[in-house]
Amino acid sequence: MTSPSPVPAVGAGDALLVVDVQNDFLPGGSLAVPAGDAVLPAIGRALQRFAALALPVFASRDWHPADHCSFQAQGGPWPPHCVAGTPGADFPAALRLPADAVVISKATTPARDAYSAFDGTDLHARLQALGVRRLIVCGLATDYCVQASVLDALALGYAVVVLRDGVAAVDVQPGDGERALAAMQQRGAVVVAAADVLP
Ligand code: VGL
Ligand code: ZN
Repeated sequence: MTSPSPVPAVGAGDALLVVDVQNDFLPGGSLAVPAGDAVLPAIGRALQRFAALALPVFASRDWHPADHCSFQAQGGPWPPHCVAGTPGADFPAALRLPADAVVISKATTPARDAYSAFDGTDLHARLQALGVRRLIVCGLATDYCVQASVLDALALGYAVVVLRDGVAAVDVQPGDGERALAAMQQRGAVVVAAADVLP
């Protein structure tokens, strides 16, 4: 006999947050996350389930101006990536985001970076308006925007489930992704395989 799932299955009060699954963070992109495309099957499974249950889906995107402060030419840590309106900033076709997904653009002004999908956006207000109490989180990258979004969500009072097979890390230092998951768990996030919460 299998043990019962420790996490309630997806249902009313849940929203899916797909963090920054954009071409520049996928293999071939300007800031590719190693094995970034390995997240697509788990995210596809989540999108299917949320559509079947008519539950809300949010997709955040890095949406930088061409002279963004996080780019190396401006003294930042990163190569240019996710410049607003360029193909690298697009969601990949393979993501198959539903037409009614709510897109949350972040870090849209030159002088400020924002890793969290809550930082400088109306995500919290939109979730509150829908009565969302729990977020199912997936996307890129585990050690940057996923971690920042999850920690903000927990601080705002949401329950958070992170899909282990739906996230992938940059791992600038080996182990960054695992340490990020541990930090999220320590603050109250539950990390599970997609199949455990999306039967
Ligand atoms: C991200 C690095 C720079 C992310 C965004 O989405 O995780 N990482 N900008
Ligand atoms: Zn960025």
